[in-house]
Amino acid sequence: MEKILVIGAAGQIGSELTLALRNVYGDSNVYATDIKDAPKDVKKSGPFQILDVMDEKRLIHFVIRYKITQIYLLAAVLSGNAERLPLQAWDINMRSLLNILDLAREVGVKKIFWPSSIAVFGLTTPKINTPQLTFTEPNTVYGISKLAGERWCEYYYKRFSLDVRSIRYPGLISYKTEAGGGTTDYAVEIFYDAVEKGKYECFLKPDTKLPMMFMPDAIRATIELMEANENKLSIRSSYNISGITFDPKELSDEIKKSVPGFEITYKPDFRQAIAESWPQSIDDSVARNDWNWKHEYDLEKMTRIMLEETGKKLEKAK
Ligand code: AKB
Repeated sequence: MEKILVIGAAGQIGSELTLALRNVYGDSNVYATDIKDAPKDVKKSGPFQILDVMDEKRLIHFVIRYKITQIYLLAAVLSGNAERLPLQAWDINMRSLLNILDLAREVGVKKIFWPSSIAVFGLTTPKINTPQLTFTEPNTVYGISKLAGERWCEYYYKRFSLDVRSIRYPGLISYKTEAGGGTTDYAVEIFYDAVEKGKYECFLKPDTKLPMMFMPDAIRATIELMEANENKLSIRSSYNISGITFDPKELSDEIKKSVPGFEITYKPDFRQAIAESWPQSIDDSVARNDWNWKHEYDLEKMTRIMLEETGKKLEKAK
């Protein structure tokens, strides 16, 4: 019987992944935790506790007490926020991962999931169809922390046989919980503003293409990787996965098909330089070969669902 701990269950990925994991493993076997309060459905559908991943002592007690067999560590400071407070972001992103890796090794937790990001790539990386193995010279503190984290994951796997699995997520688009402090966040904000105000001011230039993915694909990828046969996995740093590629202009053109008067204006800020250091599209052939990964949602399908669901959510909030 698996007993799963989700750290960061109130966040953009965690709030959806917790519910998906509860569907697979049973509500009472998935322990959701965060330093902040979680959405109602996360709290109602199973156990939830406030827990700080930096609090090693409480963490180890928790893992022993509930006989945890798998940990999903989703707490992180994203790219934009990390540039505002570089050393704090480095400390939080690295210490949380090292706490978990070492605790898992000591206590004997069977499997760990840790998210990496396209932020591990940098200006020297080929931008189109970025390969799994390539130059990785990130120039953001978030990217540096993700790259270092990948090396630590592989190290713990090789040195201690700890079964750590990881994905380099592209920008994730979802309607349930908003992202916070990332460079790809525009692709979520735009839907709320389109539905509420009919216009959006974008912090990236119109032709800034980035790899993106609709959340249901990202959740499915995560669970599929965690359930994949250990012998099939050739990557123990982090897997490239690919979904959709578009720029702000292409996304706004797609939105205009359903919101005719929608207007977008552009006021690039410091996140433009971050976006320009990242790839435009990702080659995920290794993930496809190793564990049969394949994305499902395209720009049109994702936009239709995002508009419908953000509309319902904003209506409910009135
Ligand atoms: C961010 O923009 O920082 C994240 C990411 C791509 O990892 N969404």
